[in-house]
Amino acid sequence: MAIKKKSGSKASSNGNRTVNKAHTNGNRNSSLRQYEIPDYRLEHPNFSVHQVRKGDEMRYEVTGDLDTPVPPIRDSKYLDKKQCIEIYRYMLLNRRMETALENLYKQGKVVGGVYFGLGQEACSCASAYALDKDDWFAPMIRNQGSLLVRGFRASDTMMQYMAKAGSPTKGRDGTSHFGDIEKRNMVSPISMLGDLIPVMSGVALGARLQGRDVAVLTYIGDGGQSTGVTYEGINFAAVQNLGLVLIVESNEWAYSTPSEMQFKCTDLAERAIGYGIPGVIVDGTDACQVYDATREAVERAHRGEGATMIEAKMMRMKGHAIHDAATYVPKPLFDFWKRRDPIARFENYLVRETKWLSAKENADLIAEVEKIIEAEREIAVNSPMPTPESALGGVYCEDGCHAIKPKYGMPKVRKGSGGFKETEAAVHLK
Ligand SMILES: Cc1ncc(C[n+]2csc(CCOP(=O)(O)OP(=O)(O)O)c2C)c(N)n1
Ligand SMILES: [Mg+2]
Repeated sequence: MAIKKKSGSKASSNGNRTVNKAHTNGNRNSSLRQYEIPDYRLEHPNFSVHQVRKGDEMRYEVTGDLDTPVPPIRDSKYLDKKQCIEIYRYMLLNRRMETALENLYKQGKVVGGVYFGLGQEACSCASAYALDKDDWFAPMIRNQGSLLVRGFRASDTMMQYMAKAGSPTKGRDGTSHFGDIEKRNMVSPISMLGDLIPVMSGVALGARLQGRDVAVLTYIGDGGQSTGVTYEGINFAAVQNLGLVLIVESNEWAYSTPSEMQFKCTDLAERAIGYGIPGVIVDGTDACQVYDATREAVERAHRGEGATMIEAKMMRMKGHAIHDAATYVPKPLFDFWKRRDPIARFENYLVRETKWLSAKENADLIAEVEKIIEAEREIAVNSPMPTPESALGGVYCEDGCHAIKPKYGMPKVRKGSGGFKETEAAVHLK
């Protein structure tokens, strides 16, 4: 990311406006302002989706150049061989876990639906991998891979979908509404799209009050970013210089609505200009690009320089959830993105381009991942269903169940004089 370090840009929590020189042409008096949106991609797809009428039927068609060659993976500025292989392994785990979930669903073992991040594994895994242990994150439905990176087991997610007693919510939730604020610094997903953004901004503010600038990573879809709360949450992080790292999962669809019918700007990263924060575009199917942009945003956050928006361009390769066959998606669009499968591309990079993995090592790694997922599946299937009586627990507060202690120290606040100061509102009411 071509972000120039701002001089004296240490966070100020009073919301004082700072001019982000990286995003203007430096000449505030010019009648023409210029803003930079760094774009890490090595290709710039040129097609669009339109709604057309065929007889009585409305359907979508894609027009443009869909036969372009698949670009190479962009070498990471930061990742070494070991780290690349580790991310690749998480992506494999992510994919195999979701295949196992699909099979569990088809065997009638899942309570409710199943969500997939097919085609988005690089985005979920490489972004979570860019966090330090002390940073915070909040996944959305497509980020089951991020959970694996942050230390959850595949059986946790599987048991969750099967509402098993051994699941993180002990069978009380059928999808991914669980967090871990003690060990893994994970805030539970919130279904209301966008609501995680102010929550995560609040986590960053809370940490700052305790004397720490942490990065807080969360995700929002191309559809979800239209919500009002998205604006409020990003704006709050922006004016407070909070370390929000927002990944916009620009995956062409929101349910059955193509992105062409959701926003008029060319790229969602442009919206960062309006918030006054850096925006950057990456190819969401290239793990190295996702990692580099996220890592740079995380480091800005640690330096107290504020929020970053990263638009990851990719494709939701399945329907919204398992019930949705995505028949509304034009097939050529699937074909285009299938050739850009993030795992196949990374595998090619590691085995054929860098030769960091031999064919045998790659086959062994895949076999190891398959073995792990099979064992995790066994654990999940063998976990009992919760007892009826257990439904009574965990609803109301039990002794100490909500003891939320400051994580980094006592908030650094000035001690009051103890005296009562008449507020402006009280004066007004008189
Ligand atoms: C505020 C709000 N409105 C509507 C919904 C219903 N809803 C859930 S997911 C979804 C589509 C989301 O699309 P997008 O944000 O692009 O994410 P994707 O599914 O593509 O990952 C909708 C409309 C919701 N959960 N919250
Ligand atoms: Mg979407």
